Amino acid sequence: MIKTNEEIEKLKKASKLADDCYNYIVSQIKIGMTEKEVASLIDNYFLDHGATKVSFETIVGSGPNSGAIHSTPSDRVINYEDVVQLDFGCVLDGYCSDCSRVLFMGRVKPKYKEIYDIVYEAQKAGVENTKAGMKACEIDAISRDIIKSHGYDFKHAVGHGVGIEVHEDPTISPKNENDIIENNMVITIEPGIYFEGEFGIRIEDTCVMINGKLEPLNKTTKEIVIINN
Ligand SMILES: [Mn+2]
Repeated sequence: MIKTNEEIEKLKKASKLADDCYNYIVSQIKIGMTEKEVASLIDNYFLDHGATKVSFETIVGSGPNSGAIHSTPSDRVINYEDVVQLDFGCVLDGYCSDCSRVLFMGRVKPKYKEIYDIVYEAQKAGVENTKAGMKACEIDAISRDIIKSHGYDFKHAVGHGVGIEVHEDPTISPKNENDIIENNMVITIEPGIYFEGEFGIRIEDTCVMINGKLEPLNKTTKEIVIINN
């Protein structure tokens, strides 16, 4: 679970490519595109910029499809006022990236903003309050307790290790009382809130534990992004 400095450098580069891909998508995504078209833009960007493959099947979930934790890109056309959930990553030089961001098409409905703000608060607290020496279950609780305090919860772990595989130990879940997070471990923090058949929001960074603190390898904004392309 502990990475060498050389491995961390490779993970940083894979995350940087995911950030670049995200910025490209922000510039390209338009109302009228299908989820599959956006997923192809993501996958091709990675392959055209040195990645050997995507690290998992790219998720582009628009409108009600964002309400599933893991949706498969479909022929659904992206509409005005849609939430678009992106979850994407690549394999670069043998190491994986994994990042989730949400885009809002044209306008943010008040309900979406309310939920986004809760998930953002939970994700940010998860990154800022995780310290070396904590148990995985304690880290899970930081984000989850904030979401619970607003009356919601979610059915997946807050995070997982990332390295040669996109999902590695430790799992950052309520059940994992054994694994302690130490310096040079790389984990994701990815809380979400989902309303099945309506919409969902998840925000995820891959982060490295350095000098006792979690530092996100993904640097793109987690503020609300409204697309007006
Ligand atoms: Mn993940």
